[in-house]
Amino acid sequence: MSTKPIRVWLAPPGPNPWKVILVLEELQIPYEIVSIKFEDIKAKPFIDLNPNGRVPAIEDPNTGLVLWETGAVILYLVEQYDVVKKLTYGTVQEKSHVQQWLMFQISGQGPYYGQGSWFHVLHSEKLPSAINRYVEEAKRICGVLEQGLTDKRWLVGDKITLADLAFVPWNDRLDVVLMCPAECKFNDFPRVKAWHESMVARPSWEKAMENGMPKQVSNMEEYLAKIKVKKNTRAEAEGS
Ligand SMILES: N[C@@H](CCC(=O)N[C@@H](CS)C(=O)NCC(=O)O)C(=O)O
Repeated sequence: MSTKPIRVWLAPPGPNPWKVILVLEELQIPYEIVSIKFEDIKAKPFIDLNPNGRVPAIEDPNTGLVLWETGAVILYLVEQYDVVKKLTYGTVQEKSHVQQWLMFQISGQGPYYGQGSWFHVLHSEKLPSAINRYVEEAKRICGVLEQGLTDKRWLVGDKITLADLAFVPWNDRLDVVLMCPAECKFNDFPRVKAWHESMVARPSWEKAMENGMPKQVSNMEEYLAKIKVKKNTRAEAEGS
């Protein structure tokens, strides 16, 4: 029986949904995107799927499951569709390590980088102490990853897993959090740099950018340039 496409709700260009697209692409699971505007995230119909009003959420017509929270979603996709265990392991020890790194991504990297971007880009006041806290936390998290990649190409065992993929979207935005040029973001973390670059070179990342970005935008640089133009145009129109 053929697999019906999984519906992925996202709001470009938020990075969390890209984690789900990466896993869907790596496992070659058919999917379709429902793209909503950021201002509609806390409104119906989306909150009927996810009362937390955050993207992504998925609807799987093959099983009837509605699911939100990226960690739960990618674990589900692997459990349900990754029969050959391409992105995980069958052994308890290795599977637990995959889960450990995934939890670290969800509770560490995601929130700290997210708050860093918030205080740096979106918050109405510039609060140096808050900005500094998240810059330092982001560096600390990269340090943990650098350590975790000692003598290893992947976080767990000898192959890429869902744990490695989960870190890609936010690491791609590390320069925004650290407020540095994109080419310098991994300067103190050579193993993280090599690991990240090997993953963004995969076709799955290209697809995540193609499907998870606003139309006519294919990468973060283009998106930031577009936002900047928009901001400047608005400022000019408002005479500031
Ligand atoms: N822990 C959630 C985080 C999801 C999340 O924060 N998504 C962002 C977009 S990348 C969002 O929906 N933000 C909307 C908001 O903060 O109101 C997950 O892993 O799914």
